[in-house]
Amino acid sequence: MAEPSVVVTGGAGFIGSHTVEQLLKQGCRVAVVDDFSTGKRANLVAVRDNERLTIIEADVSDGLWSCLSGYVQKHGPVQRIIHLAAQTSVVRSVESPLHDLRANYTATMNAADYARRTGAKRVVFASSAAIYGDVETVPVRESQVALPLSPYGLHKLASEQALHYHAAVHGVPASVFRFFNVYGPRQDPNSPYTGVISIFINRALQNLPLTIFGDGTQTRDFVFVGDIARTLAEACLSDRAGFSLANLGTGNATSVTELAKEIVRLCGSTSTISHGPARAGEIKHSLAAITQARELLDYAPEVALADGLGQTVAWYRSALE
Ligand code: UD2
Repeated sequence: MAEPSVVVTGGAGFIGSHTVEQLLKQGCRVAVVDDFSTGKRANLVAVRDNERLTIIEADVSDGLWSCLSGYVQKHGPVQRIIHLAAQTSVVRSVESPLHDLRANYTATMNAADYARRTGAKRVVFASSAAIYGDVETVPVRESQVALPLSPYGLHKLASEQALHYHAAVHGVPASVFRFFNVYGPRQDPNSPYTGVISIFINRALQNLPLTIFGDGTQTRDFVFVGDIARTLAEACLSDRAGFSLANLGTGNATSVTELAKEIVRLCGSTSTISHGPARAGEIKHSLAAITQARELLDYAPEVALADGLGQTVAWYRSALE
């Protein structure tokens, strides 16, 4: 039997490139669709010579028909789609809500519509903890009422619902995951919207001061990119019918102060740690309840924070050389 054929939108990005590696490892044929606005060819350097990989430069917001037509003629119909292409910054979505609407909602509708019209077997979608808004109790469960506080959160939530509609009305199976704070190799430290771990490691390796916003007692659920990639690949290859939804975090809370200290230690750095003003409007605690993912997929995060930070430090160290 021919290998499963998977399209990964945003496959040259931070999370996408790890997911592509995982799928290739599992014997899939993979087409990356990426407009390279934030994705990088360098992220795929380890797999670019794999004959089962095709890289297509295109924007999913323009639709998948024309960009995939040559690929489908050569390799047959696309069976599964992992839709990761996105505008990933909450801050930028507030500045440009209509750009966010197109990059996050229109793109998802395009992926879902393509799956519906081609009879694809599944769409897997990257949603976000940002859909919850400011919750009162943690860990947060999927049943929590979602009241997003940004265009980014709104469009991720609307995208989830678009996939639910396609599953319920048109029979396109869908798996939606709400990512918490994902970190790991290839997260771009130079992006103004990047995560705290990439900022802290990049600075600690250069012995530059780290600034904690606020008192540092705020907590996050930091999940290693390898655990995310493995879970996306597994969900994508499953044949479960209908629509499913699950948080993807670790269920462990880490304060920003603990994180800063651990990173300085792991880097053997002389960086000082100081405090600046708290970020306006930021939530104090974010923590995932992961029972749903466990029940659906037997999900258990495999990489503990210390280990994941170690792998990430090693990667940043080699990238800085
Ligand atoms: C993450 C996402 C955001 C949204 C949100 C949903 C990233 C970068 N941001 O925001 O897009 O999905 O989750 O809940 O993935 N911090 C410092 N010093 C720094 C940088 C950050 O103290 O130099 C603090 C920051 O104030 C926050 C924590 O570190 O308390 C985490 O910051 P973040 O930007 O990595 O992620 P978060 O949870 O604010």
